[in-house]
Amino acid sequence: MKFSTEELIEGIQSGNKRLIAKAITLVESKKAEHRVQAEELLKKIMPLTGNSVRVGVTGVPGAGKSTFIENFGRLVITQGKKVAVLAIDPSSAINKGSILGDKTRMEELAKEENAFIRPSPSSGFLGGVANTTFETMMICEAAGYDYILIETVGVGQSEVLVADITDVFLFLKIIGGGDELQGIKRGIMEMVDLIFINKVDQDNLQKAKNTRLELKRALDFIPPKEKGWKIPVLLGSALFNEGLKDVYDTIFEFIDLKKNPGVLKKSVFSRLKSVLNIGFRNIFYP
Ligand SMILES: Nc1nc2c(ncn2[C@@H]2O[C@H](COP(=O)(O)OP(=O)(O)O)[C@@H](O)[C@H]2O)c(=O)[nH]1
Ligand SMILES: [Mg+2]
Repeated sequence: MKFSTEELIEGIQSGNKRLIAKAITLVESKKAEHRVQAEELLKKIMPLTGNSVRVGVTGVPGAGKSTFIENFGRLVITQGKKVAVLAIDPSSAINKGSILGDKTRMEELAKEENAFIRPSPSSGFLGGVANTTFETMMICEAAGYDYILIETVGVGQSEVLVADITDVFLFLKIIGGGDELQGIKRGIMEMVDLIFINKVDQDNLQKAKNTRLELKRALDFIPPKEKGWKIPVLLGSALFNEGLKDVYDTIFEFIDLKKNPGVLKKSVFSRLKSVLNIGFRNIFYP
């Protein structure tokens, strides 16, 4: 690494995207000497983290996660905020970019000055990807990105990991299909904070409402993760920018609720403590 830790930190703090990217490459590296520098960097930027809203977005491939994140990210920017996007992309990890119509590149959002997009590392198993995602997220937080949006996949452990390291876990659902078909296990429903039924844009409002009804019935049997929070089921279209402001406002309400009893601060603290004392890697992969 031709940059010193100080140079990287300065770059991160001044919002220099090139140096932010370099710092992320450093934490993604498996080389022993890089790990040493990465740990040093992470410890030093730690006081600068913990001020962002971290949103995990899940749903089956094709549900519209990337489309949602791109347009939601642009909405966040119109609210005067900066947004970072981290993608845990199944196409790069599993079948090398072959999902039809995949919108992972997020070209419109990428043009925005106040957006930073980091695709997932092209190699490594999913757990490993989620692993560096945590450290990448810390760098983005230190760089002053107000919102960190993480796209996850409906595959195994990665969702649990992302749900663990985010403040809000958003589930994108498509109309009908049945839970089985959408790969939804009860476990997932217990992790979500907010559900968005996507693609409500082709004369399918009634079907969407039926899906919402079914979901709400199912949710009645799931104990709330957060006291005082009934999981909202919103309808909209990521592609046509419908209902995204509702999601933004709902996330705001949720964060507010979590903040009050100090839950958010506590979770950030225990997170940081874990990194300091044990090392993040060891927590998930002892
Ligand atoms: N009609 C419609 N299509 C959508 C919507 N959101 C996403 N899509 C399309 O669904 C396909 C998959 O979207 P993508 O964002 O890549 O899904 P991901 O795999 O969950 O990230 C793309 O062809 C999108 O254009 C929506 O709200 N309405
Ligand atoms: Mg995608």
